[in-house]
Amino acid sequence: MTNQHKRRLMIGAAGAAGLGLLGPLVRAQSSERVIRLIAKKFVYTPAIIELTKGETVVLELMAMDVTMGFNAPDFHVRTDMVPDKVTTVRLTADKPGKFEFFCDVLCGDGHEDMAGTIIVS
Ligand SMILES: [Cu+2]
Repeated sequence: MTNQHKRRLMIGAAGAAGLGLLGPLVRAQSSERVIRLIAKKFVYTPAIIELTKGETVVLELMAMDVTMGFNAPDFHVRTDMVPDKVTTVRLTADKPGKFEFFCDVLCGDGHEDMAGTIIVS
C-alpha cells in the first residue's frame, strides 16, 4: 500500500468516526472474512451465515430502524446493534453444526421471531 493510500484511508476513518459510524474496536485481520449483517424489523439479512469449521470472521452489524440485539450463545457472542452505528464482533466457528442467533433486545411485535442460523461445516 502506498503512503498516499494510507493517508486517504486514515482520513476516511477519521471522517467516519466523526459521524459515529465506526463501531468499537474489533478490526478484521487481513486473513479474516468480514460479513455484514443487517437487522431490520424483524429480520436479519442474511438470515443464514455459512462458515467453515475453524474459521474466524468479523461480523459488521447494522440496525436499520431500532436497537436490536445479536446473540449467538453457542459462540459466546452477543452485542447490541444500534442504529447509525456499525458494531463489529469477532466470531470463531469452533464446532460444526447448525446454531441459532437471535435478537435479545425487545424491539417490537416481531421480536420473538427474529432469528437466524449459523451453519458451520
Ligand atoms: Cu428484538
